[in-house]
Amino acid sequence: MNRKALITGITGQDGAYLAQFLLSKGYKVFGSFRRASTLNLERLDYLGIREEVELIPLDLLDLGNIIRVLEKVQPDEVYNLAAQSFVAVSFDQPVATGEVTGLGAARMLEAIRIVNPKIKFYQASSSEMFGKVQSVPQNEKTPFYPRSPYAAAKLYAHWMTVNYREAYGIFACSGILFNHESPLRGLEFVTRKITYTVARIKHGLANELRLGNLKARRDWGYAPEYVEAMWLMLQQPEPDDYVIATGETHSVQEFAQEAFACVGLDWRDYVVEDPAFYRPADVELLVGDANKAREKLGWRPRTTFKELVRLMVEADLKRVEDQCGR
Ligand code: NDP
Ligand code: GDR
Repeated sequence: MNRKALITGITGQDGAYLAQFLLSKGYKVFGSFRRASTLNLERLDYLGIREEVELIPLDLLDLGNIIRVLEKVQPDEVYNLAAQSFVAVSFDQPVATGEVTGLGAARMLEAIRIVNPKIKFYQASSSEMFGKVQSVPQNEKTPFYPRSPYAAAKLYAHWMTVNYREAYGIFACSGILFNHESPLRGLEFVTRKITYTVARIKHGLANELRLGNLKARRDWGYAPEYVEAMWLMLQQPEPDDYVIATGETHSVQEFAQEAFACVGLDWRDYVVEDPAFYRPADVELLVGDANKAREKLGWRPRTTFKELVRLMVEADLKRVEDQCGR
């Protein structure tokens, strides 16, 4: 019989790639979404897998709803990817972010404990938990220092995952993933904002790119490779937590420079630093040490920084051309 996986946040970047990956492994994939007046399945359509996934409404704020969904689906594995995932917005919506990004994970764990503690659980933890970094590079032993309501909520969810593993023996893993990007990245995140605007500038549809903190440094990887690590964590003999990262760090400015260079333009002619995009507190430097994942999971990143920027720029050039009917 096919194994069954339930993915919360199926409509997001990682949800779509993870669904595609699990389908390729022969899983029956259930994807949960929050009810809205319009359901956005753009990413599943982009990957051509909308019809292969069974969609199921699930509200992370409602424990009874989660319990009923688990009873109905009887999944072998649950991947909890749903979250208010945009750090900047979490400063304006700290409580809502805590409800979904923090307590949402606790409700999932509690529902698993009630319905079937044998269900394996993956929690989408984040390098944002390292925040004001206490050492460089960051690994599983680095102390956390969250710098936003988002990161604080993720930290709560992370420790709840560890706690349910230790207290109830649930096979619960926390993947501490560093930033990972792709053509399916949301437009509000800095990488997609850059590559999409570069494509629009190249086609004469925009003439500037307004960004915030250009000096912030991130460890950017390629999303389809990161979802493989999520699955690998749940296939190990014992549950554990893993950092997933490339081990390289680049500034926002370097990303912009590289993206403009892909289309033969100079970033300095278009980028405007705009304080409107500064955060009340930012994370200045992230760079991960994924040695544990390399040794125990056999996972390693394959796409380089330059390749990542180029593939995102090319995908956005094509999108913009299609939009203009060129
Ligand atoms: P996205 O923002 O692309 O997707 C988030 C998903 O969560 C969407 O399906 C969204 O649904 C859903 N969601 C948002 N709010 C709610 C809510 N109130 N109730 C139910 N569902 C909700 O994120 P990614 O795919 O990039 O990331 C996946 C997970 O991994 C997130 O938890 C994120 O915080 C975490 N993460 C991401 C990293 C990255 O670099 N991408 C790095 C580390 C962790 P809808 O489409 O309706 O908005
Ligand atoms: P991040 O991603 O906060 O790392 O969280 P984001 O792309 O939003 O910001 C990265 C850095 O770029 C700086 N920046 C800007 N950011 C945005 N969004 N827009 C701008 O115009 C801009 N200018 C500069 C930011 O200040 C920041 O320093 C992402 C999310 O996917 C989280 O859910 C995830 O947990 C972490 O990555 C790992």
